[in-house]
Amino acid sequence: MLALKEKLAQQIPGLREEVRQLTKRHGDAVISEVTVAQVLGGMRGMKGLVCDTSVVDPDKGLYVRGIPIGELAHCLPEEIFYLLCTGELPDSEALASFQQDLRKRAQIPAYVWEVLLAMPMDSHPMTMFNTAILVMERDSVFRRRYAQGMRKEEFWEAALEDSLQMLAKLPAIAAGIYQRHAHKGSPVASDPGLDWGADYAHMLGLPDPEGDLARLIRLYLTLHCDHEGGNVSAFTCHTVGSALSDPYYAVSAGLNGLAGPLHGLANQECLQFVLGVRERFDGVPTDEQLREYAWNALKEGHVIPGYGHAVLRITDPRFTAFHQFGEQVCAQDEMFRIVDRVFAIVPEILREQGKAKDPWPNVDAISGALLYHFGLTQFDYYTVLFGVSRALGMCAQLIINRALGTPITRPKSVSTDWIKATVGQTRQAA
Ligand code: NMX
Ligand code: MLT
Repeated sequence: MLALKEKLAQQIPGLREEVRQLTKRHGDAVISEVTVAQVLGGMRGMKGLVCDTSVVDPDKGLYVRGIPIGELAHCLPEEIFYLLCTGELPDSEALASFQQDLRKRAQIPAYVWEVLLAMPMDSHPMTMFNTAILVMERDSVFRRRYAQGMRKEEFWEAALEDSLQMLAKLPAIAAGIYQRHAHKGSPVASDPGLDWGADYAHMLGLPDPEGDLARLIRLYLTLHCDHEGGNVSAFTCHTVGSALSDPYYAVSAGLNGLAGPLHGLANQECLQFVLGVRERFDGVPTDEQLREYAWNALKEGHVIPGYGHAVLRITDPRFTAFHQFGEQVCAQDEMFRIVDRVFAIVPEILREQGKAKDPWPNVDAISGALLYHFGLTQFDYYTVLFGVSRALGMCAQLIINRALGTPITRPKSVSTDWIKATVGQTRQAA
């Protein structure tokens, strides 16, 4: 099987032709209508973006290149990146060549550590992570080659080069941030004999006698890889990249969106919720106690973190994959058992309250409890792990968009007065 770059080079002419033909033959076909409620409601359900790396089916969950995420749970994140970019899982030769390529690029420039060390100790780990990515922009091949007059057909190669340079370094940067944030001291040296996910686990420096933490980190990086194109981080990254800002700018921007409590920070908030339950009831509560606790949270105007979704209308299959892992590895852990009880109680409460369109757990409802079990107790670090993984999807989407020459994102906005006048005219005509 071809190595990643050669495989992309083989596929891209056909993909460009497909888009050219679609625009030529069907450019004026209507595929979506837009209502006032959608415009005022965060564009929910509005079809206005193309994303070929993955699709989220409201009733089935995430499909990466047509494969349900549950069927990919055993894959290495490196395999997932190859799949996201090309639509095919690599064979062992293509995987080995990709892993070797990442290893060659893994050395962190000294200035990244200097910048991180200069940041206040109490900076949020996501701020540190995004800053580290942004300072590496100085080395962007895309920006340098663009300034030299790079041809449009070559944009994807420069986007791939920047993406690989960035992805190769993320585990060491993220683990270094963990060491600093957890006051453990200097970064742990990488072990070049390990795969991308296991090396990240190794550099976190936590005890892992059975290798279960390495398995969890790999699973974590695989499950969070991508969630189609319209979620806050992917859409932000897409928009910034569409201005031909290079991948360092675009991914860093996307991750700033991931840092929000309604998006990737929900995993931190969720663990906080579970810890709150444990503290309040000095362990695993009864169902009745939990019911009262959750109702109180809702009455105080809080959301139940880890529950609900903008697209999904079922239990997130990523939650299910983590749940299966937890049952195998730490079924008796107190935090896992609380997560389990919350899963049994909260959906019925959210249904009874009647506001959330999706009362079921998303991926964030469980990931933190598993990390906590392995001693990763600094929960404000969790979104960084999410970010390392989500960078895979964001980079894959950027590479494909630069290959297809996707134009700058620029939807039309309208004023409230325009909506009122237009709705008035439509109603009068009816
Ligand atoms: N707890 C309480 N209320 C909720 C919840 C929840 N978990 N989820 C939705 N609602 C409310 C929501 O706040 C809104 O209330 P109001 O009309 O007063 O503004 C109402 O239900 C309708 O919201 P939906 O249309 O169901 O959800 P929307 O698509 O706007 O938002 C989320 C989706 C995910 C932002 C929302 O469900 C939420 O805030 N969940 C908790 C945070 C979370 O878990 N985020 C993680 C998302 C996954 N990720 O990994 O990024
Ligand atoms: C994600 O993984 O990005 C989240 O589930 C949020 C989303 O898809 O809107």
